[in-house]
Order: sequence, then C-alpha cells, then structure tokens
Amino acid sequence: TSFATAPLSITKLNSTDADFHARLSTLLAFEASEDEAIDKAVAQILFNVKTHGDSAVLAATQRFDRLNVTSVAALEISQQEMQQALDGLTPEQRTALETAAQRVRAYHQIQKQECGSAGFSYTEADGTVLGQKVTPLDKVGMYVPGGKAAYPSSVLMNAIPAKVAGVAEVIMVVPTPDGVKNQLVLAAAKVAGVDRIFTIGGAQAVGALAYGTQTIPAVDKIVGPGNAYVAAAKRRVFGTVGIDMIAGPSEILVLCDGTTNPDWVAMDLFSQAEHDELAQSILLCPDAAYIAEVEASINRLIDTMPRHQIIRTSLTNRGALILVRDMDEACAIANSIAAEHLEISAQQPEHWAEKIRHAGAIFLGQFSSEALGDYCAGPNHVLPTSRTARFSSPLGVYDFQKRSSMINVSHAGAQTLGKVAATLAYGEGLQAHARSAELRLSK
Ligand code: HSO
Ligand code: ZN
Repeated sequence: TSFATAPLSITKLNSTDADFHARLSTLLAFEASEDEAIDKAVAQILFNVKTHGDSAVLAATQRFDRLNVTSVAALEISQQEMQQALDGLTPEQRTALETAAQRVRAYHQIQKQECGSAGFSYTEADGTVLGQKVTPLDKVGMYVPGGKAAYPSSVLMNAIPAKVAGVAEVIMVVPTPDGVKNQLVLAAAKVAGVDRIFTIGGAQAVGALAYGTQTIPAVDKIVGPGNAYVAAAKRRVFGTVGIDMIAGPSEILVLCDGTTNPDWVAMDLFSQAEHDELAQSILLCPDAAYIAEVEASINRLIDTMPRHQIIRTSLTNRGALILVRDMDEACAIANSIAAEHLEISAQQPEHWAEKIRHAGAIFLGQFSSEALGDYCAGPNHVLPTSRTARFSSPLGVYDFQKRSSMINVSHAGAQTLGKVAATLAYGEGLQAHARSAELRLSK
C-alpha cells in the first residue's frame, strides 16, 4: 500500500556557510557501538569453543539457532547440496550469478597479475640474492550472515579473490536459524568455489574457525561481515588469525555536475540508503536548481520503494544534499569524506577523478551506477567504510596472500655484511649476533 507521507526532511548544507565544516563532520561521525555486554557474552562463547570444541559449538547452535542435531558433522552442507541449490535456480538467476562470478573472477585474475604475485629478486655485484616470495594463505574462513543481510553477491566477492589467490580451502559458515537455508547463498558458494560450508553462526562460528574443533578446521584468516557479536568475536580472535576490516554501514557519495537525470541520482542515493538505517547517502553539486530537482525526485519516488521506511530513516538521519561552489570544491570535499563509494556523475568524469585521492571505489560517468559495481562490474564490493579509504583498500587477491623475504648471501657478501652487522651488534650489546656474523669472515 502506498500512502501520502510528509516530504522527507533531508539535511541541506551549503559549503559557503560559516558552520559548514562543523555540520559536515557531525553528519559523518559514526561510532561503531562497542557494547560491553555483547563483548562479555562473546568472550564467554569463545572461551567455551576454545576449551570444549564441537560440544560448545553444538550447544550454542542449539540455543541460538534452534538446530537440534547431535554432531557438528551434521551441520555441514555437502557439495552435492550446493549443486542442487544451483540447479534449483531459474535459468535467469543462474545465468546472472554465473555471469557476475565470471566477471569478478576475471577482474581478480588481472589484479593477481598486477599486484606483485610473482614476487621479485635481484642479484648484487658480489652474488648476494635478495627478494620476496608471495604465498597464498592455506585456509580461509568466510562468515556469511543469516537473515536480512545474507547477500549472495557478498559470497562471490569474498570467496572469489581467495580462490584466485590460490587459497587451498575456503570454509564458509552461515547461520541457519530454525534450519532455514538461503538457496541463493548456497548456489553462490558453489559458483564461487567454496570448499566446505557449516551452518553455524555468531561468535561460536568465529571461535570454531579461529581455534578449530574436532570437526571444523582452524583457518588462518576470517573474512566477511556479521552482526555486533560477530564483529566483537573477530576483534577478539585477531592475532590468533588474520581478519579483514570490520565493515561499517554502506555509504554513497554522488558528485554531480547537474547533467544526469535527477531520478537516476535519487535512485542511486536510495540504493545505499536501503541497506540499513545507518547507511549514508550524500549528494555534492554546484547547481542549486539541480539539487532541488533531485529532492523532488526523492519525494516522488520514495513511496514506490518496498524498503521506503529504511530509506527514509537513513536519508533523514544521515543523508545530505550539499551545494558547493564548483566541481573543484566538490572534489576537495569528496576527499575529506573519503566515501566507500563515489559516483562522479558528470561530463568528463576522468578529469574530476584525477583530483580524487580518497574513495573505496570510484564510479565514472552517468552510466556507472554503484549497483552495477555491487553485483557484476568485476571489482570487489567489499570496500573501506567510515573514512577508512584514507588508509585502506578494497578487498582483493592481496588480502589472501602474504609475503616472505628471501636472503641468500654469497661468500663475498658475508665479508662486507659481516663487518657491518658485527659493528651494529656490538653497539646493541648483542655478542652472539656479532660473533655469528664474524664467524663467517674469512681470515
Ligand atoms: N553496497 C554493498 C554491497 C551490496 N549491495 C550487496 C547489494 N548487495 C557494499 O557496500
Ligand atoms: Zn549495495
């Protein structure tokens, strides 16, 4: 049912206002709530899983997801069941999933070639060889949320770069409260090449992957988004295993010169606002009349959206339409926002893109809607949020590799390096280091 609602009250800012920067930072401020009660409960669950293994995982799964099985082995989903899920899709769904997977795989294969996966080495004049060796991780755990945020596209985005990197085993965990399985998630896992799936979730799943149990193998890194319990558990097991970033709410920043159809821009703002109430959608534009048009589009289109309530809350609390002096200023503000997604919906988008230094993904031109990147353009949709694009990158092949230094000192090299090392070692008062270097000096 659609009903007339009051026009949406979205924050409007003008970059020439004296309090602009203060208001912008208030708008951007986002603190991931670190709930003490949640963290305490998580610590207890992790301790139980670490000390009791399978039986603790089983007890927590029975309690939280109401699954009454007698072994963790019974919670594993077979490759055959994944295949059945894939076979059960409509031809249209199946083709879309496979096309997306193929494009994401192709992109990450190129990324693998370009990100130094071959390592390097060089030989010095005296024959000493120095270099770096790149190795994929052995085992990776992938958390997939159950319920409303269970995105098959995220299964592709997390698993495919891991498999392209050469990870031997990708082990997925996904909670299935009351035994309800998401067929699209299982199908996506099959298409992405996930090796094993366990229907467990929450802190108990993170603990099982981090410490290993009688049935669930211990992994080397855990990736994938989850609720507050999962995030707290990932923080706590970090160090025992690697983790990816802890993702905040989705963000879109549209930088528009006023030449794109305003309905398109309104829908792009909706597309991230519909993820959740805390998502952030912002428009930067130098044309006041155009901003008014986008606002009219927002008000005309919002009630046609099934998720209009979430969109309304998100846009009201965290959205903004910002009038800027010109496109140059828009780029400068975009850099300070360092958004997860930046659309440059403008003529000559490459020109403005050159000025952008901080954004998780940059979408150029009016045809590059973020939605295409979310599903099937090829680049990863797991991106730095909450201004972390200032210092971090999209999830990629490199997140599933690690590097080892290689040092092969020649006899001649040991003579020159031995003296340098010994001198520094004596300076540090480390006699054994000095002698170790000196023993290799020829008399
Ligand atoms: N925009 C999300 C990814 C996603 N969108 C999944 C749709 N499905 C990441 O910020
Ligand atoms: Zn999205």
